[in-house]
Amino acid sequence: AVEVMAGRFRGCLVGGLMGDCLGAPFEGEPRASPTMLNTYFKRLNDPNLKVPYKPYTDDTAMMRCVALSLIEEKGYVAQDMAKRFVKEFFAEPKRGYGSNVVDVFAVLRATKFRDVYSPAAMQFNGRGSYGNGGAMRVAPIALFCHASTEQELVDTAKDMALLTHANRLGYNGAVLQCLAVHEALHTPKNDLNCVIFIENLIKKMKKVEQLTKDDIIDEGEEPFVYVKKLEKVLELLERKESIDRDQVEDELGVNISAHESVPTAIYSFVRASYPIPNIEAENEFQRTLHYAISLGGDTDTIASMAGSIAGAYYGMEKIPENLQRHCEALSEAVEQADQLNSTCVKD
Ligand code: 8NA
Ligand code: MG
Ligand code: MG
Ligand code: MG
Repeated sequence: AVEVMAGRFRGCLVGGLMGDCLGAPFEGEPRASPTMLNTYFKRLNDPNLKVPYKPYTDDTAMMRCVALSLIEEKGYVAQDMAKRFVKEFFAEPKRGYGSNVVDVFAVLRATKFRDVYSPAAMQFNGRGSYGNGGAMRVAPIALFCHASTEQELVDTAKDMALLTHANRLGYNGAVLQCLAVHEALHTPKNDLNCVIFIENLIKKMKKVEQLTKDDIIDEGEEPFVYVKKLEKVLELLERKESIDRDQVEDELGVNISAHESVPTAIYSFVRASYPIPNIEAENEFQRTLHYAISLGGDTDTIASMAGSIAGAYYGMEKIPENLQRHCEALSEAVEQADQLNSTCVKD
């Protein structure tokens, strides 16, 4: 299975990198029109175009830490991962990190990593962050645990997210993104059924969002936020009329909250598996990034998460090379994918 999976592992990490690098110029900007993005992608696909590479942002900076820690430690080791996040942040603090997560890094360093989970637990007056920072970096866990049990996958994604995101929406968003990459990795090629893909995630999230005694939840707060969002995705897929970008923004969200971006990334992947009006892209992987970016808001993160899922399904072979070459640290993503493939739990 090592052979068979290699292209998908590469596709996943390269796909995540590409969504980040190619989506970052549009993050928080007024939404780019589909025609403008047609020109953007056409230009980048021109084999003669030589431009400086597009830098990656915090999404990839942290994903690289997750991948390298899993590779070096041959498993999830909380202290090692936390140390890598902190070292990376202080080496290159200007990668566009969320405005609150940087406090976690500072406290981790100041307290010498004594209790790696407690600085995150103190964020937002003890409620923890629900930003999408746990989800945006989780893909390597899905690769590493590709042959593990579902419970192991869920627990590892959650623990890794808890290093910075202690709010239930924050870590459950990471769990959902991890499950989505995992589902894509295991969906036979040319056999994607959008409805079944989402239904499988709903089944799994119903278990994940079941309340446990450790969960902090406000009175009257909806406990099955992700299940509800995924049901919305099914509704959007089933609507006959075409869905405009305002509807996606209103019904799923396009911002830095995990619950307003992870379901949107998953929707982008399934929706882009067949043609979309006004998007000129024959290639489904490219269409996924194009669509995710066109939704606006947190474009680098939504495109990166959608790109990891799409890359895990379509594989490296389907990712246009002319687009790949514009991304910083491309060869490192490939190398890490190969190392994860040879280190990961045996299947
Ligand atoms: P984070 O933990 O700092 O969360 C991001 C933001 O979410 C916070 O700064 C708050 O505004 C808000 N937030 C999270 N939890 C709560 C809460 N409990 N109560 C109130 N507000 C809350 O960082 P992160 O790692 O989750 O952030 C990831 C995002 O930041 C990614 O999009 C990444 O690319 C980066 N980023 C985003 C933007 C943007 O404007 N879209 C800009 C720069 C950087
Ligand atoms: Mg970013
Ligand atoms: Mg395992
Ligand atoms: Mg972002």
